[in-house]
Amino acid sequence: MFRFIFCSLCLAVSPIAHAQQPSADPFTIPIEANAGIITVDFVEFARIPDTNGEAPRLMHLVDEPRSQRLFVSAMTGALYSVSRDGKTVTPFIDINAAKWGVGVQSKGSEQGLQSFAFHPEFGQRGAPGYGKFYTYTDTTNITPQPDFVSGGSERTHDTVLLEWTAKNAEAANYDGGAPKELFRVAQPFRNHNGGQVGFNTLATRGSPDYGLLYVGLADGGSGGDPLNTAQNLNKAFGKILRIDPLGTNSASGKYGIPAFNPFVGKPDTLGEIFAYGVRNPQRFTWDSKNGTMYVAEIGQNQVEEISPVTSGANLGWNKWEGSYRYLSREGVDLENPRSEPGLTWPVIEYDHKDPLFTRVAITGISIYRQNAIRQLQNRLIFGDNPSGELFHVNADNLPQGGQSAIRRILLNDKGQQKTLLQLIREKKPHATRADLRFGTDIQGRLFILNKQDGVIRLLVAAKNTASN
Ligand SMILES: [Ca+2]
Ligand SMILES: [Ca+2]
Ligand SMILES: [Ca+2]
Repeated sequence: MFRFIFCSLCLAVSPIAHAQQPSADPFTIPIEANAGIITVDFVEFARIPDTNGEAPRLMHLVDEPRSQRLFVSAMTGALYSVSRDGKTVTPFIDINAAKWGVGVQSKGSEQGLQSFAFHPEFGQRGAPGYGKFYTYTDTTNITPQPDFVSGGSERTHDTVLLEWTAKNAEAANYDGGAPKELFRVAQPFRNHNGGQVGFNTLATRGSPDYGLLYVGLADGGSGGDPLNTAQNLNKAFGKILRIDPLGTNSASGKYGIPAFNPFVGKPDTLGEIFAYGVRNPQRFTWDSKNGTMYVAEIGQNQVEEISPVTSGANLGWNKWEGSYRYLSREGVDLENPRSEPGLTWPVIEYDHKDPLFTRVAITGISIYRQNAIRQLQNRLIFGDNPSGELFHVNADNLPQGGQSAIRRILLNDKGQQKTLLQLIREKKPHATRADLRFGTDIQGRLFILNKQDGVIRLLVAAKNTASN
């Protein structure tokens, strides 16, 4: 009896023996592959032409409401406009053209033109933001002094945020001059560079968020955040930044920092920081129903996540990977999940050990509040970038982490349910990955991009049901 009690105490006071075992499979029940599938019709909306015999690696799609055009980018630096009916595709600018002196670095799989955004006043003649748009790109030019450094010893390339100003915002091709550099980031590793840049699409003129640019900046790269940037409030890496691109009160004077940003005026912090503790914040969006911002954050080797983002939030990385304490690339600690007070935890997670995947990285996000496609109404829609799997959960009853609520979306191809990768393989038989991205327009239409076949697919209502 005494021995039994003694040994129980031993276990209780020596947690190292079992509590720190790294787990590579935190969610042992796979994502439901069959039940709850939503099948959606689609059309091949537009096709971006090949360059030098290669399909464009399509990365981002946004709507410019005043000129009533969509814009889509390729990783090499080309930006195209697409008419809203999809019938006309026009090269708008190639930011890698020699005359701009940008020098887009698009050689590595994670390098290139990461994102772009139009100022909400782009089409409003006479307004301060008239004609202005922003590109966020990796560059081979590492001569200029960087605004942000990681503390690492290498400088593999730089990532720059550039402001372009068109003379005529409705012109078919960009007609302005060379870009103004807003900031420059010296990258310590080739991977983890992006991020999205975007204006809060719900902010109207006169509201505090109007005209402020959100910028995702990954943790610098390698694996495990070796420079511990994401939790360091004195580093721009591993953050979502928020700046006023038309302002001047930053250290360089080239952009502004909103006075109500959460770390403004606090010692040893960067005023640009809106939220921190992210690893590779690929995409963010706002829910038009309640204004909540969400980020799709790519995990290390175990957990992908979608998390809400609020001003000043700590999303956990590199102490936490999803709901679990990050131990190493080999795994997470399953003991005491979500146990650090004050952190923001994921609403949706899935792990890398799942039969649906081989390589894994989350992307998204669309919160579908339109009526056009009934079965997608009020669903939070996201996907897995390499596999091209599309998923949905109930946007009005979000889970508190984990993958049990995740259900699939499949595409209706003349009566057959198909994945995006299956559709791509009909054009590119040897494609092993989709490299999925989403785009939305001002009407909330949902577009599907990939880096393999140049086709922009538009999700549509089934022809024999509700009209669109
Ligand atoms: Ca699993
Ligand atoms: Ca990097
Ligand atoms: Ca997190």
